[in-house]
Amino acid sequence: MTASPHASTLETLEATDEQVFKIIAAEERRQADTLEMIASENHASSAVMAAVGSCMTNKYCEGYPGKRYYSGCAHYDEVENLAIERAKKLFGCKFANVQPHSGANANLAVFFALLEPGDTYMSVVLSDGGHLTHGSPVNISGKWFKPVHYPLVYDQARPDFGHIDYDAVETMARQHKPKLILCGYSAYPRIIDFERFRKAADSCGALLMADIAHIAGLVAGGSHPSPFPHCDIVTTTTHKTLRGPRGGLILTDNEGLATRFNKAVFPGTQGGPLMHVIAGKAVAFGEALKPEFQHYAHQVVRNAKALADELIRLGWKLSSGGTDNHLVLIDLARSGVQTSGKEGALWLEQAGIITNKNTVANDQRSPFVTSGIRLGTPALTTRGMHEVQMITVAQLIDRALKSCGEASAIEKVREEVHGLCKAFAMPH
Ligand code: DSN
Repeated sequence: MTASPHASTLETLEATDEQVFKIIAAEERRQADTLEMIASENHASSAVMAAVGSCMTNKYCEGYPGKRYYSGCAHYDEVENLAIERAKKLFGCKFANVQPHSGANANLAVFFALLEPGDTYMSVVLSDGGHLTHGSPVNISGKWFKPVHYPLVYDQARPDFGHIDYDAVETMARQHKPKLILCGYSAYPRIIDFERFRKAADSCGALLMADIAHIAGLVAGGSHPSPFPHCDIVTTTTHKTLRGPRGGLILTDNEGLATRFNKAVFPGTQGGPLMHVIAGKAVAFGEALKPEFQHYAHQVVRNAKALADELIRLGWKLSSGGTDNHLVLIDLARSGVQTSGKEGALWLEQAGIITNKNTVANDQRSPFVTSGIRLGTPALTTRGMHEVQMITVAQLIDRALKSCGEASAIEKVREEVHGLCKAFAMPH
């Protein structure tokens, strides 16, 4: 195939808009020169980025394959159908809507399809590891609907401290009779027991929804149990552990629900789909269907466990005591240091380790300060790192946090971070 004269490459960008080119080039260097440990981020492949940067950005395709409002959509139908088929195969379900622009849009569409304003649903509060779109008072999910939040185990004497309190979920389901129970989180390091949630949902006749945005790649790669067949609705993003382009996805086995979700996405809450991103999703799902992706998903979890074990050995207390998935949440307050999440994340960034401040269960500090640091292994695993590097990374994190921001100590960690980054090139 010959290259298109309009091929959109960074070289052509350099020639036409040097200012934007320089910003992108600087970001490329930043990604290469730092350890990306934000649990919700990853490095998409060049193939995914090629699709997202393609001519498929040029077309309006309101509607669905075979039922579009504009002419000229044949290739868009092909690519959307391919993305749908691959998504269904990857997650083992019957229906997929690949059009949501993001996880937030996917969740909004599900709420729009299933709930009336004022309806009660159950979820985990943001500060316990939930998500903005799971009932935060500043989000439409909290403003227009009535979230009731089920707790984690807050009793530090219990071995399951920081885990979901499944007994409370069951009790609250019977008490509040929600229309929907939502599981799936943005800062929860443990396996989600979807079967137990099904039992709770059945006890009150609720629909069960899983937002697997964080763990989608682990589910696809077989290193976290699948929400199917237990959940009625599954939403996710496509860019976290799943390593695709930024975007959302809605999955279900129920034809009636699928029809409602299609209407709720378009025309309910979105206009023209981002077809270049849908092409990127198709590529990413294709990558995730390959056996190599299963190895990747298992290594992400092994790396998180190695990171957690070394941090514990070095004296850090972790939320829920460890991890079963891709993320680790350091509880600074319980670790006996005065450092806040905000300070810790800043010192780590100065040392070239990119993380985020995060609230922990029962956090006494505000969400702008926090008592936790959230770490994730998806991006470092994509760069080819294994357990041995995770032990080194844990030691670097330990040194940066214990430096209290002292410049020469941070600089020494930064040099070692540079060495690691050089040894583990960015993926192609
Ligand atoms: N902001 C994402 C995260 O970091 O977990 C969730 O949407």
